[in-house]
Amino acid sequence: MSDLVKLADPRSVRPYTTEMPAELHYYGAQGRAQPIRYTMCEGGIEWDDACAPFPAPDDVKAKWLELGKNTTTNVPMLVMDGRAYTQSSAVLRLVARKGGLMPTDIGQQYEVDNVLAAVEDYRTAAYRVILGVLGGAPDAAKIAHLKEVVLPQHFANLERLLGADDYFVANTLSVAQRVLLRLAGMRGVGPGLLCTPREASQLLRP
Ligand SMILES: N[C@@H](CCC(=O)N[C@@H](CS)C(=O)NCC(=O)O)C(=O)O
Repeated sequence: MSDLVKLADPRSVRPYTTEMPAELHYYGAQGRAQPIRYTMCEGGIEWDDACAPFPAPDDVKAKWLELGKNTTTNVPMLVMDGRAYTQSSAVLRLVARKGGLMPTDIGQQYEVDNVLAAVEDYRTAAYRVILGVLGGAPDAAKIAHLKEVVLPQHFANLERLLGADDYFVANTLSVAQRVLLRLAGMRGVGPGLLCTPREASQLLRP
């Protein structure tokens, strides 16, 4: 059977509808995309990963620019319901709202934002070290400092925010919890996740 005939078979062609799964453009990596993946998984939003090699080839970059329009960075980028969404922290909040993981009370929204910002602070500090590990040039002194000094400082904040509760905000599952999950999988500082985001979302449910 020729490719043409196969493509003409309606069972093999998915027509474009707004119910098509979303598409997440990124590398074959966790990075800034992973909290978005965890949140979509928890919120019941279906998506396909469109993973590019790193560094992205020119044609892929051109496609990202065409879709996302940013002259700076476009990925992680979520294409959903015919629209392209960029800037990972905005995308994260978008899927959290869509998936029912963002509280409606503005005080609780602040608490979510506060946790997300605290996690981002740690991520920024950790990435300075992790990028060296990923680039094949681990710095033992920096790794030790990260584990022994930086990590406990930042995690003390997160523990304070959690208090005696199981969940950060209103003792209910929210996007804040999914973002923390990302920390559990950070290479070089945590145990690393030995499963897919979908499985992790189930396994690491607090
Ligand atoms: N502020 C942006 C930063 C995005 C960013 O730096 N993306 C990195 C990967 S984590 C990249 O390689 N982007 C390449 C591109 O978008 O062309 C965000 O949070 O989405």
